[in-house]
Amino acid sequence: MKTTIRILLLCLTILLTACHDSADNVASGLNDYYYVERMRKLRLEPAYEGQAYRWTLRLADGRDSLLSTERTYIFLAEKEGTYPITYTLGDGLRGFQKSFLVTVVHEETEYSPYTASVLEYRPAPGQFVNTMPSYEAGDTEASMRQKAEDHLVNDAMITLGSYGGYVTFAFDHTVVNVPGEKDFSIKGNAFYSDIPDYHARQGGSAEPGIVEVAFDRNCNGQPDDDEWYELAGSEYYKPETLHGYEITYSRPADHQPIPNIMGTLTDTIYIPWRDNRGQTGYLAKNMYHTQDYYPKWIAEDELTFRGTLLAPNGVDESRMGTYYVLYSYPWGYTDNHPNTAADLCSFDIAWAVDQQGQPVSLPGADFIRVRTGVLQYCGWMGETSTEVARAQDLHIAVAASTSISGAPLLDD
Ligand SMILES: [Ca+2]
Ligand SMILES: [Ca+2]
Ligand SMILES: [Ca+2]
Repeated sequence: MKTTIRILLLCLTILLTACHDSADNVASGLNDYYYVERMRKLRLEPAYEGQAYRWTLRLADGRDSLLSTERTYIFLAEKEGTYPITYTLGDGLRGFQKSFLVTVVHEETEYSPYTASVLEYRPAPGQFVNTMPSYEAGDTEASMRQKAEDHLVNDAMITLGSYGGYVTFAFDHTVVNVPGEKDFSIKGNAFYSDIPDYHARQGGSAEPGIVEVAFDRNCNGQPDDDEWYELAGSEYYKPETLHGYEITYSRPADHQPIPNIMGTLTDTIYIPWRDNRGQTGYLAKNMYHTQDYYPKWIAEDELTFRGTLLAPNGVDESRMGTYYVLYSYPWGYTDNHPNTAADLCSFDIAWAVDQQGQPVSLPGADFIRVRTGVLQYCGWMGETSTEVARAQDLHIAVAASTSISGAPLLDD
């Protein structure tokens, strides 16, 4: 029945569009009617260049709401319905105005509320690299991307390695930035430990990852020319947070390993790194993870990562290197609070800021990137690395069959 109505609507739309096709439409490059699925972008590109552009939406109470003053407007709606839009071109003469309707319908093929694809997987070196997901001889960047995708789609963890390592993923639709609401959540494997109340903050294993988003403005399905925006979490504007940080890790050359005295670290000079603040150091190898830590499928002998660096969150509460607590930052990071604290694992696209830290208003996010946000080594626990499993669009109703919460994570 629903499909029949939909087909009828479509026919009607085509018919009406055909009937109303006039010289004006051809000249403006805009139709009288558009028909688009919810959470899909509709790129409206008028033919003429002018001096000023104005796109407005007629609200139910009769007022007009300004949508954009750019020449090209990308329409995107979360909810089904009919949207009356007016386009006004100012050319310094008499100008041009055109009103049209956009009908937003339910998708023909039901969307998944979860991560659908991985576009890039590029971890920094780390103790779980080459095992989560596992590298096998012959694997390439393409096959490792596929493995990372298989993991996320099946809600299994992947590691991002030390500071800077990242994964870029997408849904099968655009995540709409709904005003006043968080838009998506991302699972990690953080947990709280029992720590005395006087600490007044939660901690245990928190390995905060920074979230970045991009809107596919050229609508080609690829994060190519689209700008990336960081979601500014609780630490973003703090003085101890470094912006424009850059680090380069080197593939370990043949060398004589230097273990620590306790024997927990088998090589303290394992992977050298240097940063753009004049500092250098090493990622150590520990006795618990004996595989290669540098991603084996990467051909280059150096890996460089850029972004925001959060202050270390780990504290050696034993003062002897035996008990580290990794404290959770208040909000806005992945793998920073347990998944059961759902709201603290959720993100609002409205937190997006540009390179200068200025808030930007994005209609939605097509691509999401998570990167390890701290550069930290905690003795026998090794370096801090963000882990992620699948993400969820909070604006899509979860079908009853897939809503079983607390399903076990295919963790390491
Ligand atoms: Ca939002
Ligand atoms: Ca693009
Ligand atoms: Ca973790």
